[in-house]
Amino acid sequence: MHYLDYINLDYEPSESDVICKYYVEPADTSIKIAAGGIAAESSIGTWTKVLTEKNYVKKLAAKVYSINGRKISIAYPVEIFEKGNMANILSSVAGNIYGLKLIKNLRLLDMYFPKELAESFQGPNFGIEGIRETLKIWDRPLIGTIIKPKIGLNSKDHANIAYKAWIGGCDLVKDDENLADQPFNRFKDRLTLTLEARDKAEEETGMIKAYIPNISAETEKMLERMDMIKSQGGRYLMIDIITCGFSALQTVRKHSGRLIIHAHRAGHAAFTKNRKHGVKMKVICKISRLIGVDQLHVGTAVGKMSEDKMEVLENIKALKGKLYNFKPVLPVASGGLHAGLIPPLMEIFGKDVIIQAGGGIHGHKMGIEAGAKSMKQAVEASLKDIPLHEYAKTHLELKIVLENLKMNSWENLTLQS
Ligand code: RUB
Ligand code: CA
Repeated sequence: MHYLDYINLDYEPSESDVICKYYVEPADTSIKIAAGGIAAESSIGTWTKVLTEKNYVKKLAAKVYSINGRKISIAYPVEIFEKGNMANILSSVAGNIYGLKLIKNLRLLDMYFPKELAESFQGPNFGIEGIRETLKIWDRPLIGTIIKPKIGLNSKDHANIAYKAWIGGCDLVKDDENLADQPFNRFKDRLTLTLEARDKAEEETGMIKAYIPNISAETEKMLERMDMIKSQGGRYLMIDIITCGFSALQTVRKHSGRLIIHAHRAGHAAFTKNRKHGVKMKVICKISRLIGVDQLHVGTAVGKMSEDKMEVLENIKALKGKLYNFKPVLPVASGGLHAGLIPPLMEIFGKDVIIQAGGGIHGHKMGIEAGAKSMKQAVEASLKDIPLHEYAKTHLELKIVLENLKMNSWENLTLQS
């Protein structure tokens, strides 16, 4: 078959097809040839007709069934994919095609997984309800922090900072994406000390607190770290899903048992940020949900990372919208957040969100506890629909945040409303 043989604009996709929608910019060729090339090279074809092409193989060809300007839709017969193998699926639909000379830019905009393929993945074990049930918090966003400085602290200081954040009002404390098992802060010591600090904070506050240790590493090491967390009474694990890879994530999900999976997406912007090329974050949301993360970073629209409100809303929909019987995943808003940004953030996310602040808590002038308190106060004010400057009159920690913003000492972070 030649590239143009993969175009069939009369084809009506069946329920069992995998559908991919792409944005395509051809390089010195027509959109039809570029689209045919994408369908061919992501299914059974190559640059020329081959003599080994049997009739039973031709039936497995992908079909370009819609071309609308630079947007194309391709249907793939589900049989070409191995069930329960995300790497295999992506090697086809997000693989070699990006390297084709006849394509200048290519972006995977959306993906539809038919039931039988979707259900070959495990899906979230906890999801939003399970997380809320574990933490016994039903009626408000969860407040989290990332220990800062992100790397360099020793295990004892790490645990102390976590303790203060919990006492101040954080529900969750997590490691940062590049903290693993470095000599200055060994995973084992950090886990033990921070879980001890968690127990102490729980006893003192009467609230359930959770520590989210980053297990990201070579796969067998991750399994060992998961075992350590389980044996020491942890409730969570964190994994860098992009840098560790989806196969590693599948392995972690298979063995996660009663641990909630926090998914950090460090590295995603290498292929999600350029609006003409790569893969949309919403596709990463769908893939991660199928594999089975419980909570995932989706951007903030109001903080330091680049995604706008539309993209964030699309990501949230991919995590929470109806997807067969898959549980909804809890969105994590993180990156440049502080108490002053909570009202516009909650307008976008509603109550089902983890509001996570590193610098916004550990940079508070009065200290870590005060930073955590300011976050809690801003959430309370938003839930009660009271403007922050009003609430700040009787809440010092919040007042300090707002004053600092006014004085522009957190220069990059503007108050949005
Ligand atoms: C935020 C932080 C997270 C970023 C990642 O720290 O450490 O890793 O949220 O980005 P701070 P994203 O609160 O100090 O800015 O959430 O967009 O993946
Ligand atoms: Ca980080």
